[in-house]
Parts: sequence; structure tokens; C-alpha cells
Amino acid sequence: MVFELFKPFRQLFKPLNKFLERFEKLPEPSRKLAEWFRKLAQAARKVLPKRRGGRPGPDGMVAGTGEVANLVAMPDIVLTTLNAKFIHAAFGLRYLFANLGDLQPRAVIAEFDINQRPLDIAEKLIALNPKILGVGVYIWNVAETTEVIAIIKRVRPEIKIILGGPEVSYETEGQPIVELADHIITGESDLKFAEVCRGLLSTVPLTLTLSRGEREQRDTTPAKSGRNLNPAASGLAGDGNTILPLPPGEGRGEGLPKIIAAELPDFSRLALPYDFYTDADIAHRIVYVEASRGCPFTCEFCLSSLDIPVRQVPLDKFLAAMQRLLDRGLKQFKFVDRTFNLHIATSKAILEFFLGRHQPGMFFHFELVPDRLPDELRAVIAKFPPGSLQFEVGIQTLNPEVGQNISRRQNYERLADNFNFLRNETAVHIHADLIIGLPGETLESFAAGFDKLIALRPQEIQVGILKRLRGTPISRHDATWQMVYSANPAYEILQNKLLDFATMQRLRRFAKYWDLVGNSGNFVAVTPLIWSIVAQASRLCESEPEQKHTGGTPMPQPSPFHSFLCFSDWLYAKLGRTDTIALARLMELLFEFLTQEQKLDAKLVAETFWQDWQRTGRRDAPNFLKEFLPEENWSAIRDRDRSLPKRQSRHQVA
Ligand code: B12
Ligand code: SF4
Repeated sequence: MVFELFKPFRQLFKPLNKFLERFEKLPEPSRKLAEWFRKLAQAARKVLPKRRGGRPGPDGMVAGTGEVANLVAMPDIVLTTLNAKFIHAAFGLRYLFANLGDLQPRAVIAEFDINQRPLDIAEKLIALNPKILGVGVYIWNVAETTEVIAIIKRVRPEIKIILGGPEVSYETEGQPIVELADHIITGESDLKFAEVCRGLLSTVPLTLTLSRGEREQRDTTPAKSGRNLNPAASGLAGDGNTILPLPPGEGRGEGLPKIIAAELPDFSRLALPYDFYTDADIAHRIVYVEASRGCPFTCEFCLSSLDIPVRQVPLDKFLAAMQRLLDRGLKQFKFVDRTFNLHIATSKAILEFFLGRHQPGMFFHFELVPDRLPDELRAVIAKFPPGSLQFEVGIQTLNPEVGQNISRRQNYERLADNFNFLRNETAVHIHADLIIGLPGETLESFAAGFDKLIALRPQEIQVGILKRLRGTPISRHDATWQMVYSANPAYEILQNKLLDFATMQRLRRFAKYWDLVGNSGNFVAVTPLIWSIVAQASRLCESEPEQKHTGGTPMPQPSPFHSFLCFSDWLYAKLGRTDTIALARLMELLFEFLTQEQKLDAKLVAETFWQDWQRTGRRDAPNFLKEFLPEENWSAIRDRDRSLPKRQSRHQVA
């Protein structure tokens, strides 16, 4: 409501900013006036309340929730989830919606995000008055979703709650959200959700396919009504599954077991969900697509390692759907395939398809295994224009023993060769992943892996903290490696045999600060100064006693990991926090560290900061830099490519 009052003012910002940009090209004193206006606008933006979720509200019927895929006055089925942020569209829900068949006109999708209040979300869902509420549950939303479901079950206990998603597909026993729900469909529910809804809504007898385990569970569990269903009434299908006749009775679902396992759907039977991305999704949100499901690898920390075969979406059908998205103006495609470079011919065909239709501002994200990039794939990758391809490359560890512990195979020579190719012969943006806390990884072996990876020059290194995801086999190491995880989502590791709690906390901060400095693209030229030889010689840092300058003996090669850890400890001692640090403050502190702690030449450091500042397309030099720069440079500007995602464009070397 408050947001609505200020809406007209907020809407003024865009044209005002555009006007100011033009105004700035005028000579003094008009520029001064423009600057004054800009400051006023900035201050106002801070004071005015923001809409939760941070984006324009939808025109659909569920205010403030993202889009509703289908306008139905009183839907029988509402599909919902809480996304990690507004910008992430719920892809899984769209698959379920696309495959509802004759039930589709009776259903809507209502999306929220975890920054919204559970009470408000519950209110909006209850107002839709559904008979069935299907809820996608993931690690990032399980806590908030539990609150939402608890409220709904108290206010409207007759609404049937069906849960699904990775967080409730494994280790369901004892989960509070599972206790609250009526049914849980585990696994890929693209078809099963419709089947279950049909059973719940039908007024005539229907059947439901049950696996042997589910049949046994059902036959030994008395139904809520107090009567046992007659097992003899079930017919056995050829594959050992049971075809279960469901009693009619709209909304009762008496014949259904609580936990229902979805059979792996056959892609040739699935309707693709891409037409259910709305125009608003295409304009404002991350649109996910997938050309395959499943992963053949067995990394024990990862849910995708479970025994799920890889299946491809029929290529022609997939490309036709991509063409429709292109025609509707989509420019950024985020592939969620676990291993995009598995079937080389398919990967190549998809890349060629997009290359042939490339327009400025297009951006494609793929997840790859690092040691598999044959020549035919290399050739097409090399043709993509700068900034248009991003590869997320899981490395996780460069310690072969740790790799073995977690059943992850990796060929380091091929990996290094592929990185060299990507950095030297293509314009691909590489986002590489490492994990802290794996069984067998010491501080030193992680440091060595980090340093090796720095030498391979990916633009970003995501330093992740190990999580114990429900259903993953990493738990087999709990006793041997004394793995202690948080009991709350995201179940991050707190300590293990080799890294105590205090060290893990230091590393957690390292990861956060590294993201702000090393990955952000704001300090591409400055970051390596942190581990420059000169800095090593002039600094005593507790985190790297073995690297202290020892007079006559030659200096060891600086370690990027240890140097950054030193900065991280110093920064935390200054700030006492790892979040909500304004960029200007971070810059000043980094400058202080490099010049006062590391004793680097202030003019050299200032010039390096200035390079980064300009490359990221920013205007007037920050005050603390001005005394080291010639005055004519103070407001020079090189523009960055604003059609690409911000972070990636900042990494582009001008
Ligand atoms: C996109 C994505 C994200 C997005 C968020 C998306 C969003 N909507 O908000 C971002 C990038 C933010 C993200 C972050 C993380 N993610 Co993530 N992410 C994914 C990813 C790549 C794609 C999800 C997807 O669309 N899949 C395709 C669809 C078709 O599958 P699906 O979503 O699983 O849906 C199917 C079933 O689950 C089920 N289903 C889904 N909803 C419903 C609803 C009902 C009613 C029913 C019956 C069934 C059902 O049926 C669907 C169709 O088959 C998956 C990996 C993957 N490829 O799936 C990981 C994945 C979901 N993420 C995972 C993890 C661990 C994380 C992180 C913790 C990783 C980290 N950085 O440390 C963070 C957490 C963020 C946080 N804030 O805490 C795990 C899930 C663990 C869990 N138990 O939920 C996955 C599976 C990766 C993995 N292999 O381990 N992630
Ligand atoms: S980490 Fe990557 S390669 Fe390993 S199982 Fe998961 S998706 Fe597959």
C-alpha cells in the first residue's frame, strides 16, 4: 500500500536519470546542477520504500507475486513456490503446469519469493480458494514454505496440500513440512502431479499407478477414514507397478498414499513448458531451459549424482521451443542441464543453433564438466562473440585424494588444457566452482587448489561451502571425517576432522569477501595486487607465516589464497561483518590495505583502481583517488557493454 503511494515518484526516476545523462554532457555549471539532481534522486531512492521482490508488480490476478500463467477466476489447482529471488522464474512449476492436460484450464501458477512474508503469501494463496495447492519445496525455501503451509492448514484445513521438489524427495521422515502436507510426490513429477490431481478432483472412479513399495506401504497403513483398502482390488501392471482403482469423491483422496514416487517421465511424452514463460518473465527474469536431465557422474555431495539416467529432450522439439522464445525477444538463456557437454553432437547442434541467430546482447549460460571439450565443440565455442557465453565449470577440488573420497573423476591435464583454450582462444566467461570442507581437504590442500585455479585465470571462482543435501551419499563420511553440519537449511558444514569451527568461519568470510572483490568484476586489475611480490616482501601476515620475508633466503612464490585470506582477516577485523558493504567503502578499505598494510606505492595502486573504475563504466573518480590522479582524468569514462549481465560485462577487458 505504502509502495503504491510512492509509485508515481519512483516511476519518475527512469526518465529523470535519462534526462540527467543528457544534461551532463553540457558544460559547467550545468554539470554541477546535474550532479546535485542526481544526489537528490539517489537520496530519495534510499528513503522511499521499496516493493518487496524489487520489480514491477504483475498485471495478473495475484498481486505482488510474479505472474499467474493462466487467468482463472477461482482455480481448483494453484501451483506455487517461493523462489530464491524475484528474478528467478520457477521452471519446475511450468513443467507441471504444461503437463496438466485437461486440468490446465482449472489451474494457475502463483510465484513468490523468500523475501516476502509467509503471512502475506498465505493470505494471497487462501484468497485464490483452491481445492489443491501444489508447492515446490527447495533448500532455499523450505523454512519459509513450512510457515506458509502451517498457516494455510490452520485456516483452511480442507485445502489439499501436495508437496514436491528436491527438498522433499528424500529423507522425508520427520520433516515438519511433510507432517503438515496431505501428499508428497517425490522426484520428477511432470506427469505424476496431474495424475494425482485427477484422482483428487474426480467424481468418477479413476486409477493411479503405484510402485511395489508404495503398494506395500498402502496395504499396511490404515487409510485416514479408518478402513483398509482391499489389496485384492489392485491390478498388477506388467512392469510390477500397481494400477490402483481410486474411489470417487472430489477432494477426498482417500485411496492415495501420503508419499507417492513419480516414475521417471519419458521426455517424448512431455509437453515443453516454454510457452508458459510470460512476456513479463521474458522481460525481467532469468529464464531457465533444459535440453537434458540427469548426470552420469557420481559426485557424492550432489543431488544429481543419484542413480538417475541422463535423458535428452527431443532436439527438434527443443529447438522449436527455443525459436519461439527468441521470436518473443528472449536474449538470455540459462541452461540447467547438469552436464551440457555430455553428448557432443547435441551440444554442438544447440550452440550452432544459437550462434546462427546471435544478436547483440545475447547471453547463454551452460554447466560443463571441465575435462571434456573435443575439437568439434571448441570450434563452435570460439566463434561466439565476447561476453555472450558463460560456462559454469565445476572443479570442486584439485586434490586427487579428495576427488577419490567423493567419487569425482577429473583429469587435471585435460582440464588445464581446456581452460587455456577457453582463456586464450575464446571470449567465454568462466565461472569455476570450488568447495570448502570436503572429506580429506586440508587448509593447505584447498589453498594449493585455489592457487592452481587462479593460475588458470577463470574470470570468477565461486568458493562454496559444503552442504549435506538430503539424499546425497556424502553422509557416508560423517564418522570417518567427523563431519558436523548445520541442522538448518542449507545444512552447511560447521567443522570436520581437518578444519575446526574457527577455521571454517574464517573460510566462510574468505568466500564472501572473495565474491565481493575477486568475482564482482569491480577489481579485475586491483585483485592481483593483493598477492604481488612487492606486497609479499613488505608485509607480515599471520595467515602465512611460511611466507614471511626471511632476509637472505629467496621469497617463495606468493600464494593468492594466503594473501587473500590475510586481507579477509584484516577486513573482518575492521568491519565485523561480511554483508551490506557499500562499494565505495570497500574500495577505500582495499586501498588502505594495499597502501598501508602492504606498503604498495599509493600512486600505482590508485592508477590501478582508476583502470577498474573506468572499465566498469563508472563516472567521476571517488574522492580518495583524486589526489593521486591528474585532474583531467577525474570524470573520464569508458562505457561498458550494458546489454550484457552486469557482472560479466564488468569482467570484459575494455
Ligand atoms: C535454478 C537453480 C537455482 C536458482 C534458484 C531458482 C529459483 N527458482 O529460485 C539459484 C541459482 C538461486 C539456486 C541456488 C541454490 N541452489 Co539451486 N538449482 C537450480 C537448478 C540449476 C535448476 C532448477 C530447475 O529449474 N530444474 C529443472 C526442473 C524441471 O526441475 P526441478 O526444479 O527439480 O522440478 C522438478 C521436481 O523437483 C518436481 N517439482 C518441482 N516443484 C514441484 C511442485 C510440486 C507440487 C510437485 C508435486 C513436484 C515439483 O517436479 C519438477 C519437474 O520434474 C538445480 C539443478 C537442476 N538442474 O535441477 C539446482 C538445485 C535445485 N539447487 C540446489 C542447491 C543446493 C542450491 C544452493 C544451496 C547452492 C549453493 N549456491 O550453495 C543455492 C541455494 C540458494 C539460497 N538462496 O539459499 C540443489 C537442490 C537441493 C535441494 N534439496 O533443494 C539442486 C538440485 C542442485 C544439485 N544438483 O544439487 N539454484
Ligand atoms: S557435481 Fe556436476 S558432474 Fe558431479 S554429479 Fe553433480 S551435476 Fe554431475
